[in-house]
Amino acid sequence: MKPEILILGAPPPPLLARLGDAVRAHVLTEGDIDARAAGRIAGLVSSSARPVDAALLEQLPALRVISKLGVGYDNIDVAAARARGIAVAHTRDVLNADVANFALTLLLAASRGLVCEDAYVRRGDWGRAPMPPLRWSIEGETIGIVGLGRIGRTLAAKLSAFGCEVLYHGRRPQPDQPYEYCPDLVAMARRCRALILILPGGPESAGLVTAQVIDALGPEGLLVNVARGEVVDQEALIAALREGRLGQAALDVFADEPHVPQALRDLPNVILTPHVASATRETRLAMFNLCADNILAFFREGACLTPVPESAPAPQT
Ligand code: NAP
Ligand code: 8YV
Repeated sequence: MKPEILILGAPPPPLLARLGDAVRAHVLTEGDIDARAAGRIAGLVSSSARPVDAALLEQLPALRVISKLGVGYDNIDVAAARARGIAVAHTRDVLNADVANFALTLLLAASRGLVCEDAYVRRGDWGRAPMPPLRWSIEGETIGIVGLGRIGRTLAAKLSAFGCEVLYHGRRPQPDQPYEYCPDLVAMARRCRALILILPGGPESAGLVTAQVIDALGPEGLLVNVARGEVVDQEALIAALREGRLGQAALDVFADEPHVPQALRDLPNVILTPHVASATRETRLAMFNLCADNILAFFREGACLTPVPESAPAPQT
């Protein structure tokens, strides 16, 4: 008998192709789980932001493995899964380069006013209106990374190649890293031209970027968020951008996706993108493959390839 799995969200065709006929896949894009199949579901693919919480897990009594399409697993109640012996895996590492590149893209686009300058040419202003103002160079600037993990370290190396001084904030110093650790986020923000957020979401990091951090970054400062929307106090951010207490923001993630507050959309000093930091064909294919391979490895060998650190241990065979 093939294991039956449930895919939450519209399944990308390459993910289905990789799973092949090794499993019987059910798809749930919205609404409730089909009660007739629920008792047979042994694997779950979390390919959307839909919460995989204790209530959902309760509906799947035969569940043994959850595979997240993505590295961040803040939508999954891993403690509840672990308590049931359910393994949880994610697609770490394969997206490091492209997510770091996208953070760098946002930094460069904001510092050079790329979006405004594109609009200037499209409006036909070139030759008729004053040229756009001069922008700022990232060369030699101090950039703070919040979350010097797999992606953060990839980004730090790229920033160094651009001639930036890198500082970082996290819950603990990383003595093997050549960058300066800053235990106080407000103090770090005060020293930085730009702050780049690339840490996990969830209750521990929610609201980490407070009004005080934003004010410390200041009127010449830039906030880049490729982490999770809830890490930032969004209301404080909007107020600071509107009042000129913060210079600019470049945001790929938002508190209530896909809803982006009109107040943010109205601001000229922000760049907004729809959670696409990992969205290249190459990286997404690698993510689809790893997401499927975690399911396949679990059912073939009893363990996922890339479990999350807090996952239930692989069952003894
Ligand atoms: P990772 O290797 O686990 O690194 C996370 C880093 O964040 C670690 O250095 C950790 O350091 C730090 N951190 C964790 N909790 C923290 C807290 N409460 N306060 C301060 N620092 C904290 O993860 P990764 O693979 O680099 O991915 C990072 C995150 O990026 C993901 O979880 C996801 O949310 C986000 N992401 C977004 C996109 C996108 O499309 N926009 C794509 C990929 C990833 P310490 O343990 O020392 O604190
Ligand atoms: C994905 C992400 O776009 O990996 C993550 O944590 O946020 C992105 O790479 C997201 O997981 C959607 O599947």
